[in-house]
Amino acid sequence: MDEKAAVLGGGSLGLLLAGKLRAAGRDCVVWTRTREQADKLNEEDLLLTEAEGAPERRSTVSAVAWDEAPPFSGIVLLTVKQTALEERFLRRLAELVPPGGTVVPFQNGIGHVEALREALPGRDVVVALTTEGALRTGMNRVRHTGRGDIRLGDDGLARPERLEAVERMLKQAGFSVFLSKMLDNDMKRKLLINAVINPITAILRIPNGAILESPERLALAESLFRETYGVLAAYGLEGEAELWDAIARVCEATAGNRSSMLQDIDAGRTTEIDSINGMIARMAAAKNLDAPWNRMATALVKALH
Ligand code: KPL
Repeated sequence: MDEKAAVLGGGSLGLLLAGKLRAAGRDCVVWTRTREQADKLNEEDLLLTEAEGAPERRSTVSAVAWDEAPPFSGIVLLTVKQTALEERFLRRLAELVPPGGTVVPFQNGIGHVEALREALPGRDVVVALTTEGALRTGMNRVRHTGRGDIRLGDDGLARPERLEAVERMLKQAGFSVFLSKMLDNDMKRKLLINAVINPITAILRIPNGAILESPERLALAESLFRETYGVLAAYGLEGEAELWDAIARVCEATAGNRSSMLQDIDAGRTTEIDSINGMIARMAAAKNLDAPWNRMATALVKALH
């Protein structure tokens, strides 16, 4: 019998993961922020569209508001935003996932993994970095808007069989999964990708692919990229040319996707700007570097709220 999964967070990524896990036959519970969303999922199922024009796939899921869920000791995929990981949330997560459980954080940005490890002693933390594109189009409805991949890493701190269990589960659900041997580097790499794509798409209100569509937008992306790479290089990130190509590849692979930051702006939610470009500006200041593009991106996105 396959181990059960729980997805914490009913946003686009959470619903995408739950829909694909259920389609692969995995037992999966969704913990939502509101009881209203849990009721909708229980009553009307989860509806996933895999690609433009593809038929909608219906899966039954059991859903419960996360502050009413009983403790759970399987694999917990944590898809809430980095901004949600406050003290009260971490205390509640520790009640929900007893020692021995496995937590898989999918957040953008950096800094959250350390906070999770500290708040959850005795649990295996397997970090997931994803470039999958997903768009929630209703409380129980999601579209897979771009195929990316999922990199998993644990800095050698999780039990090997737990890392394998998470890898197996996500592969079974149809994702391209890679094991990261350099988690720290890969987290900075993902931070760089988000620091370029997310604020530009949010400020200009464009899908990811539209960044590549005009020389002016490309020039904007390149300026943000150069500055951000410079800051992260001071913290050990390498591979400038490959990283610029990687950003273009993500824009192409998720061309029709609205970035998570644009989706947050559209829905009137707090964005992750402080954990992405705000974080880069703080990292720059700590090394006596200037990061005017990142400071400006942070200020502009905050002004959109
Ligand atoms: O991570 C993403 C996000 O939107 O937060 C990308 C990879 C840019 C996909 O949109």
